[in-house]
Amino acid sequence: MGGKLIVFEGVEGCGKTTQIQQLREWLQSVYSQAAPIPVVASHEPGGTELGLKLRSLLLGDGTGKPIHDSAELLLFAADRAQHVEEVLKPQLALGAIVLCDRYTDSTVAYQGYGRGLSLPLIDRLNSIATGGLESDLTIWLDVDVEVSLVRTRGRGVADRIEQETLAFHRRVQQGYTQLAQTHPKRIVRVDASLSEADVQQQIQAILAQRLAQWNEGHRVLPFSESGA
Ligand code: Z5A
Repeated sequence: MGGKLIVFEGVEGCGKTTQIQQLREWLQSVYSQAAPIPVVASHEPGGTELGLKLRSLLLGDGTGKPIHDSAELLLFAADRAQHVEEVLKPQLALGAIVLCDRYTDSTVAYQGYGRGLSLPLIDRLNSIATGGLESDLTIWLDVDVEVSLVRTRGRGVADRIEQETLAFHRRVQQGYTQLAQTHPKRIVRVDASLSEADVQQQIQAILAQRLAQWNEGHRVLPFSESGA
């Protein structure tokens, strides 16, 4: 089947971390019964040693000197370039299923729609940072910002981006809606307003279908077109 990059996107608090953890366990149990395919989880920003340093610059508590929007954009791009080369490409080359918390669509949604930076410029930067590596599937956890922000309240000091206005987070949400319309094959919407278990069920159903398509002709793997 070859390695597969599966990305999780959505507004803050939409449930990516929770769902990735559960999906990883499910995939590991499925694949340990069949063929030993590595299932790894990673995230942006901060999926590498360099990325962790960039993350602390990007997501501080906002008390230092303001970070200019274009500087923020370039820092996210630098984090991605390192992550692609150090983690994503090598894992995919090993045939792993990589579950990645945020990728290129986050930059379009947050820096493009949220900050209002040029979308063509962001596409160009994403293309440089990724070297053309696109996700095989992007799961968009769609939930109203009003609901997701309540979920994340009370986690301690909010970071720079969490401190943005409700209007900012609504623009980000609008960005994801637009992205899903533009890329209907790559981006699959999941109703993330439901319970954790129901959201996980939707995701597993989507994955089972995709894995069956990807595994066509590889009978050793657990998902075939005729079912798991
Ligand atoms: N950013 C950017 O601007 N540009 C970029 O290019 C990139 C990122 C790559 C990264 O923050 C920030 O960087 C992010 C975008 C920006 N900023 N914002 N805002 P992060 O990595 O620290 O965090 P995050 O990606 O925003 O995710 P999060 O806040 O950690 O949330 P989450 O992972 O999506 O959700 P969760 O942790 O799984 O769940 C949150 C809470 O809700 C938790 O208490 C759960 O128990 C609960 N939960 C989860 N699912 C449910 C359901 N279904 N019902 C009820 N409660 C639930």
